Amino acid sequence: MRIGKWQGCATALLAAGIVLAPALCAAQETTLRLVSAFPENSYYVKRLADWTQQVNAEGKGLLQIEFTGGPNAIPSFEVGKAVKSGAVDMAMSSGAFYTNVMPEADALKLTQIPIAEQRRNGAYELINRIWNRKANMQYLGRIVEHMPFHLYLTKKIDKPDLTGLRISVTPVHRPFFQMLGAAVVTTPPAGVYAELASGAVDGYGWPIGGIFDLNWQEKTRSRVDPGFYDAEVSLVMNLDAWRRLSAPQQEYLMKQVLALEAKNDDWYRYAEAEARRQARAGIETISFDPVTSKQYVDTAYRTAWAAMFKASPEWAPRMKPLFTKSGANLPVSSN
Ligand code: 173
Repeated sequence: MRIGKWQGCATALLAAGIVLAPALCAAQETTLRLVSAFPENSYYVKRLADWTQQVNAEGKGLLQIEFTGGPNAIPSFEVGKAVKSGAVDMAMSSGAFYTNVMPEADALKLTQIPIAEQRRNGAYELINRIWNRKANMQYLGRIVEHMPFHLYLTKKIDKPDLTGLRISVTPVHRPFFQMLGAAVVTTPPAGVYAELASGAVDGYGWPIGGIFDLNWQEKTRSRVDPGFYDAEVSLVMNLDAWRRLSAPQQEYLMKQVLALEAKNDDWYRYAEAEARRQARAGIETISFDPVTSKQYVDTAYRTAWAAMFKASPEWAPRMKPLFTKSGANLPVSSN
């Protein structure tokens, strides 16, 4: 965090014999350093760049955001630690990338209600309680949702049995694909293309959108439908940096985060467009019969929640009822 005008203001006030400089210099401008855990050329980063431009244009004299890079600056799986320690002020990341800070980070993929509703039903408050305590982070807002994950393959399968296949994953997909029999390799996005190109893996998990950003379509033959979970990308902030902001700066930042969140319905259209683009690129869809499809999705949720209950017996039981659609036919216990 860089404080801009404060020092000049304080010096002037001190010279005038006024010692209550911080209170009187409330109009200071602060610059927050922001990194992305997703590659620089991804659509997520392009959208983030448009947003920071707007934040900076409207926030002159109050708050500025300086984008300092993607995984080339800080590797995807190190971003959470950098936010926790304050090495950076803010990050755009998926919780899946910072399970090395706390296992609960990966639970946000399991939300079945939109972020707007999470803000009303207590989920957002709970997330912040956990994120504050365990990761020294303020969870600002969710900027990607309404995008299911899928299994993509370099070959075809006719049933949800991945025995003998090696699949590249982040923690998002690990328990589910293992349950289906796969051998999994945990890899950040920047490493997946090389694994596909060398034949080291037979597939990967990713949301419906985004595979073209890193040219994975070149190596992808099929996509398994239906999708499961909900892709989660959020803005998180170092808690100390958050607390150092003045009330007007916090309000301004949250106003901008909420404005970005309010555009999340765009992801429905993006997801549809990306599915069409995949079809045009020759990626075949693999579907199972209705009973098998339902079992596939149920297994995805069941295995992920079971892993979460095991990793976080303290918080998983509190997250699940707030993240899960009321009336959804999901087990309430861990298995
Ligand atoms: O493995 C993934 O698909 C993953 O970690 C992710 C999470 C959110 C958005 C995109 C990818």
